[in-house]
Amino acid sequence: MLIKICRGWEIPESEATPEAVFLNRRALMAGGAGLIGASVIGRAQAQASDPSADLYPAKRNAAYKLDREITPEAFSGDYNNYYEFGTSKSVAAAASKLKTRPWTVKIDGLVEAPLEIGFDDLARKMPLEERLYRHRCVEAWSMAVPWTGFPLASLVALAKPTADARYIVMHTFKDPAQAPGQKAFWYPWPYTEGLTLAEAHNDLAFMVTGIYGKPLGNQFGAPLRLAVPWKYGFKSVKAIDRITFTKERPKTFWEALQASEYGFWANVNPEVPHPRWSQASERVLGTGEMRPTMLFNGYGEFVADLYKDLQTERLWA
Ligand SMILES: Nc1nc2c(c(=O)[nH]1)N[C@H]1C(S)=C(S)[C@@H](COP(=O)(O)O)O[C@H]1N2
Ligand SMILES: [Mo]
Repeated sequence: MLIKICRGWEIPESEATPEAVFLNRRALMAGGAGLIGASVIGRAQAQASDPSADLYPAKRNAAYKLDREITPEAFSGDYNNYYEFGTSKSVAAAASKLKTRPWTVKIDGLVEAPLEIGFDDLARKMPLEERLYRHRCVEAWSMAVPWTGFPLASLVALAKPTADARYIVMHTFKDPAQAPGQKAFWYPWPYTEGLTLAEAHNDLAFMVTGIYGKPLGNQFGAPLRLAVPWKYGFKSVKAIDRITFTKERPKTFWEALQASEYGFWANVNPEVPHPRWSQASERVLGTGEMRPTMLFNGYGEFVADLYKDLQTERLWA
């Protein structure tokens, strides 16, 4: 096998999954003596013990293309927003202690019949695929990663909302004993996010179970998180344990904290500045490159129609 050594940020997107698989295979084959660090071996072993490990890597859906390199895991996995584990970006070690099994997802509210389903049962019922998505945080940094997951629309179909349901609300777990950040009583825990049902049915709305061709690391929101890449990153809620269908628009975590800065719609728009900074450009994780930010984070062809008749709403913050 030809082994091309390249620096992380030079890994072309076509190699994203094979690279992860390749590392695993090497770790398993050789025990890695002298070749790979203990952390890589440790990671491979942790993955092997994940009850959903055999689901990865899933086949990539080629419909979702990137205009930039994939962000290496060394960067995306070490620079996370996850307030349940602290307000810094270095939350991976703290988050790694979260117990993600057993994990039950409750589906309730305006549905034909409320449902509780174990995460592993859910993941095995759903059509898993890999998608390359950009991610744009409202703080003006961005990354591009290979998520694995399933269309949110498949979960809505399983849930069978009733005719009067208009919104889907997703809640992060709440357990201050495991998540020290939740001891900060001035935050409205649990973290909650929401979409309209029309947004939830859009092809781009994706429920994520994995990344880089393997189960999701805890810092990314294991075992189940959302990815809505045309919106600012705070909409992509992590570690979901409850999904509720409602008639009324929910008050979400960031909106409850600071409605003047973070609203319900939060679609990416370079021309609408945050009250405290410009959204015109973004810093790419890993390379530090500054790139112009795109309307709907470059996903207008998928989602612009959703907002045609909503021009009086505050769509961009
Ligand atoms: N439960 C929960 N979900 C969350 C957050 C959080 O603090 N708690 N942060 C959000 C923000 S601001 C961003 S940018 C993304 C970051 O995802 P990443 O760590 O996978 O890059 O998660 C979002 N989901
Ligand atoms: Mo964010």
